[in-house]
Amino acid sequence: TLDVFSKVVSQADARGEFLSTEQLDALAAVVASGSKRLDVVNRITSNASAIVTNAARSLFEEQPNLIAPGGNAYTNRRMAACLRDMEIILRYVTYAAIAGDASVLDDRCLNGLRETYQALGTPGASVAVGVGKMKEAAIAIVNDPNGITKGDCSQLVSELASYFDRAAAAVA
Ligand code: PEB
Repeated sequence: TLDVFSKVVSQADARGEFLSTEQLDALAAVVASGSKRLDVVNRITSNASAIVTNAARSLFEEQPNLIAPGGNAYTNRRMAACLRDMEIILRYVTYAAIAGDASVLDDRCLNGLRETYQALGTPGASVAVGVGKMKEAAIAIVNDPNGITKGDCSQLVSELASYFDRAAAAVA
């Protein structure tokens, strides 16, 4: 798994070239927004359990078949597995956000997940809906103007959104 710096280094090394000015500019932007990135990840991390439970509650309200007899999240054991899965996905999204790169999310979480869900009879499209709900909640928390110095976080927020979208697309 790579962070945004090691990704650029390995790309340049694969071509046997020095880092380009474009690459250095992109990394400079990452460095300049470093405190914002830490705040984004800190806010999501501190609110992780609320993000997971609210998203799951909302998913089950919209798709009550999931928790009815025969549903994939029916019984406490499966409900627990479902909440755990959502928490795992959110955790890897925070890792990708701090790394500035999706590879940790891809390699450690999403790789083979669609096949796992197919084997379990878990509806991936429903997982994707749950991930979308976590995305909305996480973005709202990140954009909450209370208790933080005001600034433009739109770039980081769209990067964050892309990690949730990537997770949803991997299972839908
Ligand atoms: C992926 N999820 C489940 C299992 C695995 C994963 C490997 C099988 C083993 C187990 O039950 O623990 N594990 C999970 C993950 C990683 C990992 C993401 C990444 C590193 O290691 N059921 C629903 C909802 C959805 C859901 C749509 C949103 O109806 C999830 C939550 N996942 C769900 C359920 C099970 C499961 C397992 C219910 C249990 C299914 C079963 O045992 O029948």
